[in-house]
Amino acid sequence: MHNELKTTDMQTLESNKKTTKESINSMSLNLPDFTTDSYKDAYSRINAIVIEGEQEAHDNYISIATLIPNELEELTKLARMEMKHKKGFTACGRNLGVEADMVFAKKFFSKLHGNFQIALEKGNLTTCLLIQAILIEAFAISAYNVYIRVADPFAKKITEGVVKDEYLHLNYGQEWLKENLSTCKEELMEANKVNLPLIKKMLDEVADDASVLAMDREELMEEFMIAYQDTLMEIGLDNREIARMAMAAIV
Ligand code: PL3
Ligand code: FE2
Ligand code: FE2
Repeated sequence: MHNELKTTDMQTLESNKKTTKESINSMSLNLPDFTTDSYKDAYSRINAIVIEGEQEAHDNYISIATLIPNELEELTKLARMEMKHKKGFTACGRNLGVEADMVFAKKFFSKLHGNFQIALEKGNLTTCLLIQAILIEAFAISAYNVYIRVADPFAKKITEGVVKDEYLHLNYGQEWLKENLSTCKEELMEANKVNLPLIKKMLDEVADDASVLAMDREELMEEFMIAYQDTLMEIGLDNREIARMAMAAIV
């Protein structure tokens, strides 16, 4: 008798679980059709942006290590992760039968890439860290978080793994800037004024293609602002300074 009751309970539990699973599945029926020409066309650019972004992130961490030689080991680790991300996203494109438009992607990053190279040449470490470890990583985190909600199952799994690493990268920049805030604040503010508008422009540029992938522009902006403001707070800036920095995106 006792055992029978238990079995019935278990069955109820199981069927509840199933109902929950089914409703989650039907919720995700809102996903876009990954096989259409328009999806693949938009994906050829977005996928390329991500592949190029991961490659440049790799190169940037290697470059940053030349400015902080005693951090070589840690930065090499970060760079290695970026190559893994690149491989993962390359597989996502292959899985959908899409060829990435790398020429488009190189152009997409060119202005920011140029600013990073100038900062590197001048030895402006704060600017390099702001561009790569704060702005680009926050941009990646926002994009990947939104993408995970509407990605095909293969890409979803890969992106979930990647976004965890990107938080580590953001954290790396955050901790360095926090420790050095007294000496780097002015450069940080100035570099932000120049480069945050570029990120905003890039977001605008990608918005139409992203919407074909069912990624919402407002949601992207929201996610970016959360990651960006959170980091600035952790670095030790006050509300007014954060507001002033964020304002650079709208002027
Ligand atoms: C940092 O590790 C990598 C930087 C990559 C930059 C990402 C930009 C993302 C633009 C919008 C992409 C949507 C996600 C789609 C993924 C296939
Ligand atoms: Fe990455
Ligand atoms: Fe990263």
